[in-house]
Amino acid sequence: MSKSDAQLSAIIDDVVRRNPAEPEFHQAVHEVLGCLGPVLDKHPEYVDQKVVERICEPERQVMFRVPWMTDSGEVRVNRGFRVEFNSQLGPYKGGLRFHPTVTLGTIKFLGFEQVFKNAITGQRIGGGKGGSDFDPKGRSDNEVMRFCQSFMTELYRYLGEHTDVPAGDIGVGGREIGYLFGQYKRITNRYESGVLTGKGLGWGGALVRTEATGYGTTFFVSEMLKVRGRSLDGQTVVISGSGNVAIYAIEKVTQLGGQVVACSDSSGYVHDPKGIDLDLLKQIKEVERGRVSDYAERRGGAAKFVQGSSIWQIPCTVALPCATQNELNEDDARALVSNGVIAVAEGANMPSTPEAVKVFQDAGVAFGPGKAANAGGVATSGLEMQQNHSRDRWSFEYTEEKLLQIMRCIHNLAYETAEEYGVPGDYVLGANIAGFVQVADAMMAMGLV
Ligand code: NDP
Ligand code: 2IT
Repeated sequence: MSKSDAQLSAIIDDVVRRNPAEPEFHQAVHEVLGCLGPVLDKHPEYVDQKVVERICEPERQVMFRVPWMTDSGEVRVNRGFRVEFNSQLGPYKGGLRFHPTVTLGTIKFLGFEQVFKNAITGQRIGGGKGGSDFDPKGRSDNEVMRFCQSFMTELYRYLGEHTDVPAGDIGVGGREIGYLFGQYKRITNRYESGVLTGKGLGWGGALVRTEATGYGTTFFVSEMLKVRGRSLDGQTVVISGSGNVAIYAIEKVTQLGGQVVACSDSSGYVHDPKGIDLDLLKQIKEVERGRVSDYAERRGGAAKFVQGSSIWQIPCTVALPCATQNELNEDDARALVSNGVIAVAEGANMPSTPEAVKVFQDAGVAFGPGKAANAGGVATSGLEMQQNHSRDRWSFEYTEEKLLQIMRCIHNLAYETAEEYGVPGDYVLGANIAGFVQVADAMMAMGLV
């Protein structure tokens, strides 16, 4: 083990010791720090100045009580979080997740990833993440509104268009952003459009933000295929999830000539060998807030719903995990490889376990990690902020072209950084190093922060 690797390993041990019971945060730190040995060899000043130790410690972590009332008058209490991880490159930026599994460790893993992801977008935004263990599933619009109002009544004091700018993530979409923005506006008496992104198009939102993460992931996988002399045209594609990211990945893959044969939710997957009917899926998921099992029923005999088992058993040449963390394990990766997968890009954050990533890399599969492949969402949030600040509105075509160029730049940055460090084709290493160096250099320049 080199001296730098030994130093990094001691830092990881310290992070694990000082942040007990946060396995997802440990996993994310392990993944990034595992790539930094060659950087520390080149930059001993990062070691002297303890830049890695400082980057692993959030600048600020807020946890708060969120009391709210159900429609039948029962009192409920949830926990709210905002982890303001790093503001070296700009205001804290990152989504809010509402899901019953959310803990502080979940938000810290997401915030840590966000720091490096945001750096490689070139948008000059810092990294943060927030959310709650509130479960919006099965709740009425009024219940969701009361929850969001209570959540924002505490969170507003930490936000601001130049301070911290949340957006959506799992369980937080256009409806929730509307309720949150409405409460922020009432409390502050300011129409501060740039304080949240993912807003409605009629009141400060930007075209393409809804589509951006799924479209961006698709552009990223297209770039990886291009390097190998291939394209999406004619590929058989499996996409997990059926939320915001998955739906717009299905849309763009289909537009580019791929055939998406399966998608999923937490209850199971649908296999639709002739290709997912996107209008039906959007109606069920975006309008009715239904399940993929409803999709299979309404598709007649064309699609089959399978409960509980893994979507990654379905043969495909391209796989896009777009649901949640650690949804694709070593066995799943082996099944994909033996079925002939050539490219995998993560629309979700950390969906592949470390063992699965190793299987893909050992097999020579093109693998795009989330912090590069799904960065189109937050990058387009950056474009929404630009439009808010300049009081301008851009067309769909203009904004989509910008997103495409941003995804090409991110791809090339990760690709070229991996080459520079002698590991060609390793997008994990390329993205981690490229993001880290930008944040580290800004920290060095700003004194002891
Ligand atoms: P949505 O809430 O719109 O959709 C989430 C999807 O994932 C649903 O189909 C959901 O199924 C499924 N899912 C969620 N949790 C689990 C779980 N524990 N087990 C199995 N399936 C699950 O969220 P998004 O599409 O916005 O987010 C998906 C992923 O993409 C997340 O990892 C998020 O962090 C990441 N991401 C999102 C961005 C954005 O702009 N929205 C940007 C970059 C990354 P069910 O309905 O049954 O819960
Ligand atoms: O994980 C992510 O990058 C997001 N959920 C989007 C964050 C944002 O601020 O748009």
